[in-house]
Amino acid sequence: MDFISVKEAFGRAGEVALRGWCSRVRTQKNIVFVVLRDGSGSIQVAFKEGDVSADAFKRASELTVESSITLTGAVRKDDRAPGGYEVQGRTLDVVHVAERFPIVKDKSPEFLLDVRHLWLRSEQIANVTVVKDTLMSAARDWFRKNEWFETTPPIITASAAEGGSTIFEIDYFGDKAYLSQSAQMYLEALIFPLERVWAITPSFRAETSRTTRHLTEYWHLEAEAAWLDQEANMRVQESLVSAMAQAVGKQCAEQLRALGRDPADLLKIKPPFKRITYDDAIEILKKKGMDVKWGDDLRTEEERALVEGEEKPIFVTNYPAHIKAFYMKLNPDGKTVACADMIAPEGFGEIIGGSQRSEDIEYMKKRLKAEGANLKNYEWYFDLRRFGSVPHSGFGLGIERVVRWFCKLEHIRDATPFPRTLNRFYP
Ligand code: NSS
Repeated sequence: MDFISVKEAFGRAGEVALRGWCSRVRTQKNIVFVVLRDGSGSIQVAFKEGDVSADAFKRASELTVESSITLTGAVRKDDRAPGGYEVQGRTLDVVHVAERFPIVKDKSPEFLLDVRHLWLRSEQIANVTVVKDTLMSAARDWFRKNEWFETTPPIITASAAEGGSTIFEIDYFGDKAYLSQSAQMYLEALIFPLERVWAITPSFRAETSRTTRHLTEYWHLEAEAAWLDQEANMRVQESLVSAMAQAVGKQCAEQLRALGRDPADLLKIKPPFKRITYDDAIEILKKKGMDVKWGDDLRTEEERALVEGEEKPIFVTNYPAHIKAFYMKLNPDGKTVACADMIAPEGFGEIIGGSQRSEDIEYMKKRLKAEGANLKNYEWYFDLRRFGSVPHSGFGLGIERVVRWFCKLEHIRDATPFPRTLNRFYP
C-alpha cells in the first residue's frame, strides 16, 4: 500500500498506510494510543491487543516519544479523538526507537533554546513556519504579478549600508569585509538594467540591545525601482503587505487560530494605510502626555502609542534627516527626508523602512564623513549617480517582524527556526 499523509487520512474511509513520529504515547491495559505526527499534521492511532499481532502489540507497548514508525490501519470517525478521527492500527513497523526525549513539560525558555533542534518539532514552531512559508510565497507571487525581477545581491560586502555601529566585520583573506546589513545599494545598481528589482537575503546586525524585535541575523525582503517617488513607494508597500496578509489569512486559518490570532484580523489588512508625518506624530505623542521632542527617534513605546486603536499598519513619513541614513533624499525644507517607516498595529512596531534615494553626491559624502565612514568604499555607489541617475526609491521589510505580527508572537526569536541573538548562535 502507498503511504498517504496524515492530512489525507482525515475523513478517509478504510485502510491506510501512514508513517511519521510518535509525538505522544499513552498505554492502557490492552491498548496503546499514539499521536502520529508527519509533515502535514497529527492523528491518533490506537493499537489494540487482538486487533494487531502479539508481536506488533509488544512493539507498540515499547514505543517512546519521537520514535519513528510506519503502520497500516483503518480510519474511522471518533469524536473522542483529537481532530475527530482515529486510526485503528493493524500492522506496525518501528523504524527507530527514540532515546528518552529531553523535552518534557515545564522546561525553561533557556533550556528550550538549547535544544531548539528538537523543540522545532513542537506544533507552535511548525505553525509559525507554515505561516512564514505562505507569506514569503505570497510576496514572491506579488512581485511576479507586478513584473518585478528577483535578483541575488551579495552577502559579503565592502561598505556599510546602515551605519558602522551594528556591522559584523569578517576577515577576508587579510582584508576587512562586512556581512551585509542590507542589499539596498546593490539593488540600486540593478535598477539601471531592470528598473524594478527585489531580493530576499539574510541581513546581519550586531545589535547589542536585548529586545523582543531584534535578531542579529534576519531575512530581509528589499525592493528598489527606478522612476518611483516616495508616494508611489508607499503604495507598493501597502499593496505588498496586504497581499501577504490576505494569503496568510486565507491559507493558514487553522495555524493562526492555534497561535491565538484570529484570521479575520489579517483579512482586514487592505490598502490604503494611514499616513502621518513625523511632525504630526510628535504632536500626537505630546498630547498623549509622552515625553518626546522633535528630533528624537521613535522608540517601541511611541510606535505603540501611535497605532493605538488602529487595525491596519500606518506610515510615519518625513523623519528628521539626522536620525535617518545618509542615502535618503533631503526634502525641500532642508531638515527632513523623503522616507517612511511602516508601523504594524498592536504594538508590533516597525516592519518596513523605506525612502526615496538622494541623487546628491556631495550631500551623501557630507553625511558619510560625519559618520566617520571611509568614502573610498562608496565610490562605486556614487558612480550610480554619475551615469544616468534617475529618481528612485525602495524599502526593506523584516520577514521575521511580519511573521511575529501575523502570528502574535511575544518574541521575534520564535519567528525563525534557529534564532541568532546577542548571546546565542548555537544550535
Ligand atoms: O534598517 S532598516 O530600517 N532599513 C534598511 O536596511 C534599508 N536599507 C532597506 C531598504 O530600503 N532597502 O531595516 C529594514 C527593516 C526594518 O523595518 C525591520 O523590519 C527589519 O528590516 N530589521 C530587523 N529585523 C529583525 N532584526 C533586526 N535586528 C532588524 N533590523 C531591521
